[in-house]
Formats: sequence, structure tokens, C-alpha cells
Amino acid sequence: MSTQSLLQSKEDEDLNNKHKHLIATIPRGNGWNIQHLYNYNGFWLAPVIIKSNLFLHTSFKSKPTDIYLASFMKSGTTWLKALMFSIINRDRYTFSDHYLLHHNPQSAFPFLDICDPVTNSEFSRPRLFSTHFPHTLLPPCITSCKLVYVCRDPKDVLVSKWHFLNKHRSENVPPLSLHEAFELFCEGVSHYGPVWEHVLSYWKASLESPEKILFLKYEEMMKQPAVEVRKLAAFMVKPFTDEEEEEGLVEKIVKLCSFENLRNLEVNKKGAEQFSTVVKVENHEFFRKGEIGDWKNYLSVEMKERIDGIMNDKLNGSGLVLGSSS
Ligand code: PAP
Repeated sequence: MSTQSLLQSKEDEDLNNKHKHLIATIPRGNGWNIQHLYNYNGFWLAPVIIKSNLFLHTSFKSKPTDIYLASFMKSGTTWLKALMFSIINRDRYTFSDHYLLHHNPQSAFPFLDICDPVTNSEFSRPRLFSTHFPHTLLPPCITSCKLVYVCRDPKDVLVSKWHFLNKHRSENVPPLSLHEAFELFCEGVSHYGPVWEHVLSYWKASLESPEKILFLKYEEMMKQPAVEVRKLAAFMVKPFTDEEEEEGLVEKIVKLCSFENLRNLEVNKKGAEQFSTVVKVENHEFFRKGEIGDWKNYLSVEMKERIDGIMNDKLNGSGLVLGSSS
């Protein structure tokens, strides 16, 4: 065995031991679709995700030009991936034969939390990566890069997440009722939760370093997609030129990445995305309703008031308002 491989296997062993020790000692709670979530430095994470986080801190090498997309689960990741990828790679594809016409946006750039992040990482220049980790759990090599964060009304996030996770349950884990999911969500116990801590971690960082973090809201993107697309392009240091504006490139990108367009593509009706050896998601699952306010079909007035009350309380004084009340 070469010295290099010996060092590598020693690193792997250390990481596995550290992970085992953590899982045995940190608090655990209801796992929604898996046995348990674990509270790692204030956030509820699946064991495999904690392992990826350890890996990120010990072994991941960023490049200063990398751009990261961060989000709480079900806040608009797929949409942002499509938009960021199309903006960055706009010289590489025509709209009649675009990568996104044949591939799900999730495949457009690697997901740090579960995949081997280096696979496929040279696909875009600059490299694009996505994560659901809160800002406080990212290694400095990532927080020193440019980062786009998208947030969404937590009530819509809850409903979207509940639908999604119930379809992806481990063996022997019974379905979670909406009522149970709601209670856990309000207690902060959900994958990557508490949602308020997640959002605040990026909000505070964006106030400190606006040139490093672009903070977006799903609802504002729905209302004015072209405005947000221009913001994204400028932030990623690839602003649209006058010629591109004249030829309607912004509108073309908005249309290509729209919910209706992506959802109706053959690849997103039939294909599937393999995130790891065990996690496979049918592409159509990333396109459920794509609406603002679907929570109204699921949550009672009392439930709405409870979530809004918790969010107002937790975000109080931060200057951030989420969802319909913004
Ligand atoms: P992820 O956390 O698994 O990556 P993510 O893409 O963040 O999922 O969120 C999925 C939500 O975004 C779905 O919301 P819903 O369940 O309320 O419908 C999905 O429909 C919505 N979505 C996906 N693509 C788009 C899009 N192009 N425009 C608007 N919403 C979208």
C-alpha cells in the first residue's frame, strides 16, 4: 500500500470513529422518514449527513471561484439550480438543445451533503455546488466563496417536506401524519431544522458580507423572476450585456426554468436522480405544485398562527420577514 493510500485509510478510519462517537453521544429525536435525527451543533441532521459534514471539514477543497447554492430543504433548490446553471452556462447551450431539456436540474451541480462532491464538479466553470447545511456548519473554505441562499414561507416548506419525506421512508418507519410533522417542525425537529436558525444563519451572514451572500426569497422570485435573475447574474459576476438584454435572454432563461416548462419535460416526468447508492428520487417529485400558499390546503388557522407566531418571535429584531407576511 502506498503512503498516500495509508494516509487516506487512516483519515477514513478517524472520520468513521469520530462519527460513531458523535452518534452515540449527541441528542436524538424523531427522524420523520428515518429512525432518528441527531442534534449536531444545534441542527437536526440524519447520521449520513453528519458524516458528510465531517468530511467537508476535513477533506473538501474549495476553489476561490466556486459558487454555492444553499437552502433549507424544499425552499426552491431545484429552481435555483436551473437558473444558476443556465446563467453561468449561457454561452454553452442554445435554448433549442439545452442541457436542462434533457436532464433534471438537480444533476446540474453536485450536492455537498450526500454525494461525493468532487464527482462532476468540473461540469461548470466556475464550479457550482449546492448544500442544505446552515451557514454555521460550513467550513471556512466554503464560507469564503460566493453563496446564494434561497428561503421560503416555512408553512409551504413544511407541507412540501411532509409530502416528500413520506414518500422516502426507511423500512419499518411508519408514515408521519401532517399533525405529527407540524408538531415536530414547530419544535425545530426536522431535517436541517430548526428552520428559523437555518434562515437566520444566512441572513446574519448576508448582512455582514453582502458581497459574499445573496439572500433570495422564493415568493419574490415568483413575483418578479426577471428582476431576480438579473440580480443572480450580477452577483455571479456574469451580468447580462445590453445585447443579451435586447435579444430577451433573461426572459428566455426565466421561461426555460419555469415550473410549468420543467415539469412538463419528458425527463422530469419519467427520469430519476441517483444521489447516492441508497438515495434515488424520481424527477417528478421535485415538481409537485410550485405555488405560493399551498399550505392553505393543509393547515388550519390555528396551525398557521402558531407557525407565524414562532417565526415572528424567533426572527424578531433581525429585520427579516418570511412568507406571506413579508
Ligand atoms: P429539495 O430540497 O429536495 O432540493 P426544492 O427544490 O428545494 O427541493 O423544493 C421543491 C419545491 O420547489 C417543490 O414545492 P412544492 O412541494 O410546494 O410544490 C417544487 O414544486 C418547487 N419547485 C420546483 N421547481 C420549481 C420551479 N421551477 N419554480 C417554482 N417552484 C419550483
